[in-house]
Amino acid sequence: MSRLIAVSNRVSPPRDIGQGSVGGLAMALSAMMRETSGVWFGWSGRTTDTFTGHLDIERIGAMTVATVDLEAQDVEEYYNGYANKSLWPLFHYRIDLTDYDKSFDVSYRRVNERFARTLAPLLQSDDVIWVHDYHLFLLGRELRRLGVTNRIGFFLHIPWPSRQLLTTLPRHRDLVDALFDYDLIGFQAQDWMHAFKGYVENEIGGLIEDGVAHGFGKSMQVGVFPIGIDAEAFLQAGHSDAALETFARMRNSLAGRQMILGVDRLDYSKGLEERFLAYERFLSDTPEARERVFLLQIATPSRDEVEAYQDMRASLDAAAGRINGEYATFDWVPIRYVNTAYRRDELAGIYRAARAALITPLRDGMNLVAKEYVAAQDPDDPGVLILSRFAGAASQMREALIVNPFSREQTAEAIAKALTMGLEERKRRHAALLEGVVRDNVMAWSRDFVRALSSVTR
Ligand code: ADQ
Repeated sequence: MSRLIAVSNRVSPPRDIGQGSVGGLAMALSAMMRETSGVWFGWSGRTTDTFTGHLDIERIGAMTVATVDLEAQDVEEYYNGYANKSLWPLFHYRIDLTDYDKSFDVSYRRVNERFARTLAPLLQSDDVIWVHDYHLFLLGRELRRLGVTNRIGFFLHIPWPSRQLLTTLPRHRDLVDALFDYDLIGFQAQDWMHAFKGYVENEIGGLIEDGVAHGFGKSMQVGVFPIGIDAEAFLQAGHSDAALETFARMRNSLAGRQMILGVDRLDYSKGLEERFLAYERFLSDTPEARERVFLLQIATPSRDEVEAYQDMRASLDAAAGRINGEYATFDWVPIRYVNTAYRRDELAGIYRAARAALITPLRDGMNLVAKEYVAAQDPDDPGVLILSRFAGAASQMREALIVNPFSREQTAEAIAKALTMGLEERKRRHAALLEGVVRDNVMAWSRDFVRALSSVTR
């Protein structure tokens, strides 16, 4: 069997996962790599004065982890810059927050090329290479330039923007041209693949038909591969001592109230402020619910170096403070707003204690929290998932209460519906959701992608 080489910007070995580290990609890859004897290559997270290309190689179980240090300037311009100030906002439909700077672009190209040069000597002729996410759009092309003829696939964990948005990116054509050097591109949801098709067919006169994209004189396979969670591990975590303890503690602190829960990386794509405002609307429309419900929002800081994240944090603090100031009584606070990262097992206990989860991103490739919430529920008394229609997960999780997060009214109505939903309906919806979460788990996702990539003929 061919060896699998996974490449992502950051590498998070399984031992670091579950200890309060945050991020969907890390969760998924670590679960997937635990099961393979492959290699996981990426940035170490450390910086060096001058790039050397020196590889730090470590064996963890059957897998090999290979990391490389980057220059501080690379981290500033490629990672904080092009990846997180240009591509991330643009691909989440936020051109108002998108910053295009020539130096970011130059550095992005340099780092993709450095990754390729460092990785190439590790490769064996029948290795299958799987590149992850928007930090590494150009890696396939750089590897081809070095003469690598292996199968190389790419998976985009985030949405693909509409053509009208993507064309605001300087050198957008070149970026898409580089993608055509992969053998297979995977998207999280049909919507994102559709947006890609719109670009290929209307911007460059290419064609996507029967799972094959033609453009720039090249062809590659395209497909939808919705990512899942490690459902088995999550179900187990839910029965651990820590989960049961956290659940009991949560239950005590409810004091008979119903808890609505949000868990997110602190990111403007997650729609946290809109969520607070929708909850405020619910409190204002439903006076009888006041003091009988609260919202626990767990939002762990990420990308602190980027200004847009600092601004968002300040405005969220202000919104939570204002709403609490307006509605709190001496023994009730309507929003508990927490910036802590929790361990997997603790999180499982918290999910289980929540009567509803409010997962309302404005745009999200998939959203794994929605799946984790479902996996953590007690099947005999499950909570209700309220899910944004703009999360990739919405196309799979049809039995959730699907909302438009831009409509406070609609979201407020869904909260009211979730909190009053009868046991039978909750059980019915949950059983259907759980079946999908268990079936379409992270292993199925990686198996399907690797199978599709391995069957590409070159
Ligand atoms: P993210 O934007 O990071 O992922 P998501 O899919 O929800 O979003 O994953 C977040 C992960 O971090 C979850 O596993 C969650 O448990 C964990 N997490 C969040 N807050 C936490 C906290 N306070 N403590 C501990 N853990 C916490 C990106 C894309 C998504 C896509 C994934 C995977 O943006 O759309 O689903 O990659 O492809």
